[in-house]
Amino acid sequence: MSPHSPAPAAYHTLDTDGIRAFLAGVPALAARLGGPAAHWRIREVSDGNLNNVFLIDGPQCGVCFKQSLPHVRVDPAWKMPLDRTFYEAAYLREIRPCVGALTTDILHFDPDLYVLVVESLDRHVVLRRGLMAGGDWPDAARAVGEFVAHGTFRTSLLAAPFEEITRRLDVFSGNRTLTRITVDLILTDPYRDHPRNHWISPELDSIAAEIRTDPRVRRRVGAMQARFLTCRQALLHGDLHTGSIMVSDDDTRVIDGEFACPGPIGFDCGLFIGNLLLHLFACRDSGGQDRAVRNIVQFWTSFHDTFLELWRTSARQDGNGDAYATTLFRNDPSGLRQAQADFMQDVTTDTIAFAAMEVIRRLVGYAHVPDFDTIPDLAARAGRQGAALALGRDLLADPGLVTSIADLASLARDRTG
Ligand code: SR1
Ligand code: MG
Repeated sequence: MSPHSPAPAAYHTLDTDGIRAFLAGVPALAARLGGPAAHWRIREVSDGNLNNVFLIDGPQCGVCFKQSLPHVRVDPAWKMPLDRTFYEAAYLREIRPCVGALTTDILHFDPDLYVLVVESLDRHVVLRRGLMAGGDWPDAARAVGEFVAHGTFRTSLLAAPFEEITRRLDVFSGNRTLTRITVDLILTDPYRDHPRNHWISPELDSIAAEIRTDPRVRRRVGAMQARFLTCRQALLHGDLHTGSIMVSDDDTRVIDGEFACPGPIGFDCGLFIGNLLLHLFACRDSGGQDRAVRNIVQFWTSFHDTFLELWRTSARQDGNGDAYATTLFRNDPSGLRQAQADFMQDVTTDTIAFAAMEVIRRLVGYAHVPDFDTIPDLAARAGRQGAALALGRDLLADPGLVTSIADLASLARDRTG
């Protein structure tokens, strides 16, 4: 299975009339929506940087329509191959059996138009926007932790023989277009002069320069670049920020898996925690800060405990993963416990570093987050962002500064002042 390359001649970007005709031409989708196509309500809800997204409501049901564009949606001059919806569809097919209803159901993929249709989540809100509005979803962070634990454990060599695992990871190694974006925007640009970088200037000029020139940061960033590109621990979501999560009162879904790639498990954990840290620094009320800290700890506890429970269950049932093979530890339960603790500590170390890099890139790189827009005063906003950047710098410069997620959350809380 691989995407077309280059773009198929049949590709064109669909407008609302085109979307209506497209959906009417797929019997299963037309039946799901119900009624005559002319009665369907079509709304554009594009919110991310890359794709067109529409919600379509029929008399019976709704669907969500997503189409790759031949460029970055928010920057038409930045040309880009179309294959990202192919990888998002492939990710959903792989991950849905592992995580169930913690993500969306895939309804249709069109390989010529790079159209992906998934179930509509129209009673949900984007977690980032909800948090910015002061909302609280007490179960969301736990659910995201379960999503990461199930998705990464089951696609790792702990769960199945290497033939099965590497066959899957090899498909996603082909997601070079979006992996290049990650390598550039998260792992490289903030640590060099680049025209894509921007920040509140002149207020943040000095901390941005410190991040670019500190030799300890440079060494750590180099090591994390290598870690991201060489540690094929599991199939990652690859862009697990708070804008990739939809929540309702009783439901949490992880969406937008177009950046899926093989990589270190701490990358997904780090991106999610990095975005919760950004939200924490953007919160000025202590209630919001408490909730942000609680979300960080709940996410990590849920991820950590679920991942270990999956591993223990697999070992008890003579699981057939080729790494930390059951046969190796059959008569050495304490050795297995120590190996598991070492493994989780490595994931923790990766998580802290990638969280720091996510905080930094969202404040001085290309793609900023809107969380700080809730602070109208520019000097106050710059002050909060400067504190977050200083934390990111310190975490990278000194790997011993914190070694647990609980300590990371409480250090961040202390530094919000
Ligand atoms: C050009 S894409 C910029 C960012 O948006 C996506 O959501 C990813 O986070 C990417 O880094
Ligand atoms: Mg996205």
